Amino acid sequence: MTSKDPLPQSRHLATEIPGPASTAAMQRRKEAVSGGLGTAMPVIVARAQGAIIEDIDGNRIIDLGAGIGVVTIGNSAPRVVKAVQEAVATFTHTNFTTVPYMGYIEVCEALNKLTPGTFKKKSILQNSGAEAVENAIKIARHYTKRSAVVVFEHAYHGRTNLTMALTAKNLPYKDGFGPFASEIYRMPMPYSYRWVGNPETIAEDALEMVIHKIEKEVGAHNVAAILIEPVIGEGGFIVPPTGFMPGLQKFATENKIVFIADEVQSGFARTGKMFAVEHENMEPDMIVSAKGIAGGLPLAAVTGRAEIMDSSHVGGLGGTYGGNPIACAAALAAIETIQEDKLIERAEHIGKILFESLNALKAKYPIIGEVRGRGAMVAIELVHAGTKDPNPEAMGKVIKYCQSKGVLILTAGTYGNVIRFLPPVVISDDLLKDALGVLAEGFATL
Ligand code: PLZ
Repeated sequence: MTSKDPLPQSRHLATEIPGPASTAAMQRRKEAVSGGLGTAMPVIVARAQGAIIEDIDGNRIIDLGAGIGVVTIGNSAPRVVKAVQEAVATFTHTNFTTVPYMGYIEVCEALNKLTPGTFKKKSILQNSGAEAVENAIKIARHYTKRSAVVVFEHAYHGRTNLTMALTAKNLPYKDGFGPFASEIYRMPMPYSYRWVGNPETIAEDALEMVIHKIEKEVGAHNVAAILIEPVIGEGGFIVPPTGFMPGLQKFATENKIVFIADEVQSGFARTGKMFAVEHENMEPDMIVSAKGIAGGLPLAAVTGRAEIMDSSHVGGLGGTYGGNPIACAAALAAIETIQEDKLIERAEHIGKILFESLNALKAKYPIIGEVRGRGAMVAIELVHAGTKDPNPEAMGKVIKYCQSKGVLILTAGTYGNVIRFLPPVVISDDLLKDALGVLAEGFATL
């Protein structure tokens, strides 16, 4: 088979997983590649399309991870493939600040339109989510002439030095990699499943606590930015309770603090909205995009109020590859795919199937403590039955079982006990149900 043949959108086991070819290749990987990188599934990809990954042993694996929420529109989505092929044959690079090109401008125009808020917006493009988060903070500090940054428990913002500091979890992200950047202040996150206070008033209580801490411990007038993931990603798909984020933004506005939504994982149709903040009708001052923006090509962006985005001096922002022309072509094709193929609605539909099926499992298995998420960004948190004690062991067994049957599912969570579902939203209902059937078998084997 060549890469031109369509890859059947069905699960198929040709060998054990991992098969002999993958096992041999993983040995080469071990010899050649830094041991600091993990491996979720020890198979080597031969090709991937839609929601199927074919490995070099000929196994066809259902992909419920989408490359960590990147190929939302499917792997090798046809419009992206075509746009990239055309772009790469036209020019590969000039550097946008050396000789500009239309793709970069058009992606910025699209972002300025797609992000919520009717105010005038401008954008900048980068290579990775972490780089974009860094730029958002840099710009907010320059604009406000303040230095403090407020972040939250369970947050993940990246692996560069500043973004490690912004990220909450020590192992594996931060341990031994310091010293970290200063002027980062971490606030409690209303994680409803584990909240010790009154569940009825969680949003107000958490808001009061956070505002009190900012005022008393940092000083609101010292705060450049409040940075939050509208659905916490790596931290376990925690959805902040309704009203918490709008309340925070109100406080930010009153105190001239830039409110930044890190939509790297939750953005670009993932949650059944273009951006997850739309679930609460919010209009952040800045939105950080990456992952789903370009169908698998490396691209990230910061979009924000024009007066903030324009506040730095000329030459203050940049980078060699940011907004690479091929990635920009891919992004325009990805946006067209989301719009033409109605993938926002599709994400909502996928979410319904996930919630229904996972809630049915929860009713059967008391080790599933909670099913949560938004749209096609759904997770289950595993505990020891009758308690809320994290159960990473059960998570590991279920994930391993699914892998052995050709279903790739990712994990998450501060306590390493969350199974998260981030499928390409182009996955067919039948293929998703096949995967969820395997998951149910995995629970039955425990
Ligand atoms: N902000 C909300 O989810 C990336 C990390 C995978 P980059 N999440 C996947 C890993 O283990 O490294 C992420 C995110 C949120 C920022 C980032 C960072 O995006 O493109 O990985 O730099």
